[in-house]
Amino acid sequence: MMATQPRATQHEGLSTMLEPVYAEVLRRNPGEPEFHQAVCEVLETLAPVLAARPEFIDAKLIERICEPERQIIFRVPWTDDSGTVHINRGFRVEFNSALGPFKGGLRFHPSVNLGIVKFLAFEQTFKNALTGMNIGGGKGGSDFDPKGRSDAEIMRFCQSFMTELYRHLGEHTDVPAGDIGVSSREIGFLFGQYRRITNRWEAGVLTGKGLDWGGSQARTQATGYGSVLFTAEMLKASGEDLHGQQVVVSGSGNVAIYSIEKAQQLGANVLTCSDSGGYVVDDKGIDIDLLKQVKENERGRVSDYAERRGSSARYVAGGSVWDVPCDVALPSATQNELDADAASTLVRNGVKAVAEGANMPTTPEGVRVFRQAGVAFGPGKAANAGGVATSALEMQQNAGREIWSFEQAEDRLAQIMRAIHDSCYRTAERYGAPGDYVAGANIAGFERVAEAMAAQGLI
Ligand code: NDP
Ligand code: 2IT
Repeated sequence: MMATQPRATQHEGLSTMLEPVYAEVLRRNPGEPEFHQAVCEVLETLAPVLAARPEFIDAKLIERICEPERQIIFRVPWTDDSGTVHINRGFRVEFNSALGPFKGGLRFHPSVNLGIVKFLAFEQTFKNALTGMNIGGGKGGSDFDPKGRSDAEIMRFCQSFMTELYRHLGEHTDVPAGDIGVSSREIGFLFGQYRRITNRWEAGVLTGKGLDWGGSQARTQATGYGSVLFTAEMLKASGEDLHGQQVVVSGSGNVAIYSIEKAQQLGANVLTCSDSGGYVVDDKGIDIDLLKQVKENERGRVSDYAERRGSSARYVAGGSVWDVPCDVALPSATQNELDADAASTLVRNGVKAVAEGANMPTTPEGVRVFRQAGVAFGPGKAANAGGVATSALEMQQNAGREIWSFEQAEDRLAQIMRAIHDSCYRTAERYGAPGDYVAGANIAGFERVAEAMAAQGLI
């Protein structure tokens, strides 16, 4: 499964008032198609809220919200196990701190560049607002490729990365977590280096920590579990549930694995998982224990899963996981992995609900296909907000020096996902777009950030 190359974003849905704002974003951020796409998708839905709140226009709230507060780019030198020197580039985009300290993950992947980090930080701002918690939006990462690297190489890279980044962090300033290529192993190395440089055991400076040293129960599970809980809420709104539904999941990382686990717990049959090499269809349903063994313990590929699983599973090299007929689709790998053709195939095959476990996995044209076909579509900033919400719960536990049980953390996650769903649902209705979770999420997130920015003056 390959991510589709981003194209220049069409913007037939932009109101005349917002055209010049978007034109300025394009002018100021050349060569950053993912950022353009993310901005365009939000601006397209904001006309009704601006009509109701003209003071936001006078305060240039939209222009301010599209400009990051701060962007940090730095050199990350490290040596591999043979002593060869490598230079990578590190990024942290601190997008908006009106609602709380900058909060958002770190991505280690060769495709990372400033535009990708900026799109993720922009999305994160609205997502974090939707959680109702006090977290601002940020994102970071590096074009470092962790694939095939030893633990010692990963450690040296993380130490070098943190040696620059630490000066920009702090529990009240900026609090990173994981994303693609960054899991608890990397968070451990990053935390160790932060502690060593600052001489502070400052738990609240990173989330996704190990359970013995300040991590929260259920953070590992939270994004995937949350995305399935959001899907269940969308289905409930149309009188259905997940029981007996055929589910197709893309990806086989943190988000995909725990989406599969929660969907199975709720009685669904999960048929697929994938990686950048191809996908697996398992007629008996994915064996979650085997998948965890291959991916989490052995850092293997989904082709290894298919080989070990026996006759029920087959591996399809390349190809599109979206060709597999299903009731529910959960894109949980990366941006722009589900385009208009894939969306049309899913619609033809009778898909009822799509929830984005990944950030912006559906292209704008794909989203249009789902909306026109009346498919319940949960955008990433709502559907995958359970991860960052549980990060905020981790910060809360760290601040109070508390340790919650798994059940406590999972209960809170479930409440938060219900509240996010209801807020998107009600906001969409309030602005005359019932059932449109894209509009609901964008407007509800925007309103909260904009109110806070307006109240805090021109900063
Ligand atoms: P992981 O690194 O654990 O897994 C990523 C998965 O996506 C792998 O299966 C990987 O395959 C696949 N993938 C990554 N990049 C590409 C690409 N360019 N083309 C095709 N496949 C790709 O990451 P996560 O599960 O944490 O993240 C998945 C998505 O969820 C991302 O969009 C992330 O931003 C989003 N997200 C993550 C959260 C979290 O808490 N971790 C929270 C909210 C959203 P391969 O191994 O072959 O590269
Ligand atoms: O995209 C995301 O929301 C994340 N990668 C999680 C961010 C966080 O701070 O937990």
